[in-house]
Amino acid sequence: MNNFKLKTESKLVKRKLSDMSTMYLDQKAVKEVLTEDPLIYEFSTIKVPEENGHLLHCISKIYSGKIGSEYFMTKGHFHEVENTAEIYFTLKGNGKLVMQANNGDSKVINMKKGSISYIPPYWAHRTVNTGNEPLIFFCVYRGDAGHNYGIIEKNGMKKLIHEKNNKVVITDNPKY
Ligand code: S6P
Ligand code: ZN
Repeated sequence: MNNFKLKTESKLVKRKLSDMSTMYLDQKAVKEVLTEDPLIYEFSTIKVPEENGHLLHCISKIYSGKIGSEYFMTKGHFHEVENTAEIYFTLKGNGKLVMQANNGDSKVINMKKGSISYIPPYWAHRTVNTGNEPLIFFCVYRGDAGHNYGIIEKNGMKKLIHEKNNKVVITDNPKY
């Protein structure tokens, strides 16, 4: 039944370092930077019913910066409805999409202006800004997907994205 009222009510979520302080590896650096508590990223969504058939969509903006040698990033999540796929379209900046399957496989994909990234069902995903300007992307996924931060919130993701000698490097998370 078509009972959706076409209106553009939006929601903006901001995440500061204090919202995700345990997720960075270098806890000494976290402690130092927490005195400023920088805004790491924000995302805005147009409110649609969180039901199958609707498409949730957002614009995410990750600021440029590092905590120790680790680049600013999103928390990362699985979806509650695990067989949810998602598409990202990068509008600005450079970064990495870090993905991790529930069988332990992991994959890191480049993001740059104009790139379309496909997140298959069952894969957790986190975005990392490796550039000097904000990384901005559009996302779209099924309305009833939900978010599951649980495992990622506890251990982070298997692959971490750092700067070393002015280069972007991918390292293994010692918590795995
Ligand atoms: C939603 C989609 C993005 C992220 C956003 C923030 O499924 O993947 O909108 O929510 O980039 O990331 P996170 O991990 O804090 O939800
Ligand atoms: Zn998602």
